[in-house]
Amino acid sequence: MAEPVAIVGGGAIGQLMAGLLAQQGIEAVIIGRPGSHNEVRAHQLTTLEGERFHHKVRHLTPDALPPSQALLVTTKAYQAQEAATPLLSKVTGDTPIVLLHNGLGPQQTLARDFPEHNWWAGTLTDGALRQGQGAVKHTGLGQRFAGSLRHRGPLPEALAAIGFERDDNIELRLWHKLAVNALINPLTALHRCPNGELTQARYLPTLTRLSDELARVAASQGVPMEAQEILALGLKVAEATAQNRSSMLSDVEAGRPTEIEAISGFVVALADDAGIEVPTHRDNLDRVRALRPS
Ligand code: KPL
Repeated sequence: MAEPVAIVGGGAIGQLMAGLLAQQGIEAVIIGRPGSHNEVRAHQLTTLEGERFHHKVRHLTPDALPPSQALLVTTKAYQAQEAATPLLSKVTGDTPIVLLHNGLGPQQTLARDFPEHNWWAGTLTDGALRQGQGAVKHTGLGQRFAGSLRHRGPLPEALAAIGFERDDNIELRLWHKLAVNALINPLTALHRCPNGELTQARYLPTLTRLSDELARVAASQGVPMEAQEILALGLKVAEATAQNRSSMLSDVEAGRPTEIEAISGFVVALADDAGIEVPTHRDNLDRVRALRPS
């Protein structure tokens, strides 16, 4: 029997991945936190067409990770390193490990610190909503891309089976996603507004400053992203996801930590190293940090 795909992080995206894999006849196991239980749970994926797909998922502790054809890390950015590192001794150097979180930083750190592993990074724009224990609703069909950070091997079969495309310039795609997140997420969290509100004229000066500052930081890293392109991308996504509450706003509202460090924090850290002024990103970083639950 084929090895399962192990998913670390049982949030909406992790559950969506498990459901999509199960629909393709590929077993997904969800790896919980240390101290969780090994058990089989009933899951339900509500498809884009509104059909309910029922399947069973083995939930396993990190110690019980079985030989797997791939490891998908679908945690938040700030959990990725802590979640992935203890599993490394249990996977072979060939096993693709695919990091799917927002922001940048952990991908580079993990690939640098554990060069013997087969690191991949990916990004997807699907909408998914958790609907209670084991139930997830697929709310928007997105694009799914993954690229190798190290070994440049073929796209893992399981990813291809659920609609991922290989992107040999995944870093640039991750920078584009970072740009979208750096423009939309902090402002929606600070102003407690849906994404679409940022298309109002009063936000334009701030979005323009964020784009200019980010373009300078990107250029310092050899990443070709013009300020105009960043602004246009941010506005396009804000419009396309107008009704959405960004993940950062949802995190703030739920009293959870946010991904601000992997988004604005990443931009500010690179800017500091390169001696570039990024007052607008720094302001977002400071103000979102201040929203942290005490
Ligand atoms: O990725 C997102 C997020 O909320 O984290 C966007 C694209 C902004 C959609 O809400």
